[in-house]
Amino acid sequence: DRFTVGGMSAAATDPDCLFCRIVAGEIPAEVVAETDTSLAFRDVSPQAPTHVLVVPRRHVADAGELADVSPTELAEVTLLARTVAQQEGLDGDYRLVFNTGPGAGQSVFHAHLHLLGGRAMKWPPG
Ligand code: DGP
Repeated sequence: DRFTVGGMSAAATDPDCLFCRIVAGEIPAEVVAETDTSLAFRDVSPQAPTHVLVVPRRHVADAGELADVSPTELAEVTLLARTVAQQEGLDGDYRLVFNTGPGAGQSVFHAHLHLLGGRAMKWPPG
């Protein structure tokens, strides 16, 4: 299964990618919601009472690449985060973060939206 990114053909899954392996069910995760295109599961190292990662099922490196490949799937990731925020009882108060690039704290290079909530949030983030 292949798709086009930046004019190049790319594989839809990467067997060496941690989040592809979670999507495939090869590595366990606490899944809290899912759609045909995206999966939401709890972060293994929570930074807030609610800390959920929402990922596209297909392998793309970061949020910009996801927007390039499929604006619809980028929107679906955001909508699933809103659904989870409602499920978690966050009452409309939550933070969404896409770390992009190692200098910004990205450590897993499969796009993922952090949903954080359940405590007061500071600005600017660290
Ligand atoms: P980032 O630093 O923005 O790339 O976020 C990666 C997040 O992934 C980080 O908050 C910790 C989380 N994480 C890393 N490994 C695992 C894992 O095996 N399972 C789960 N559920 N989360 C993981």
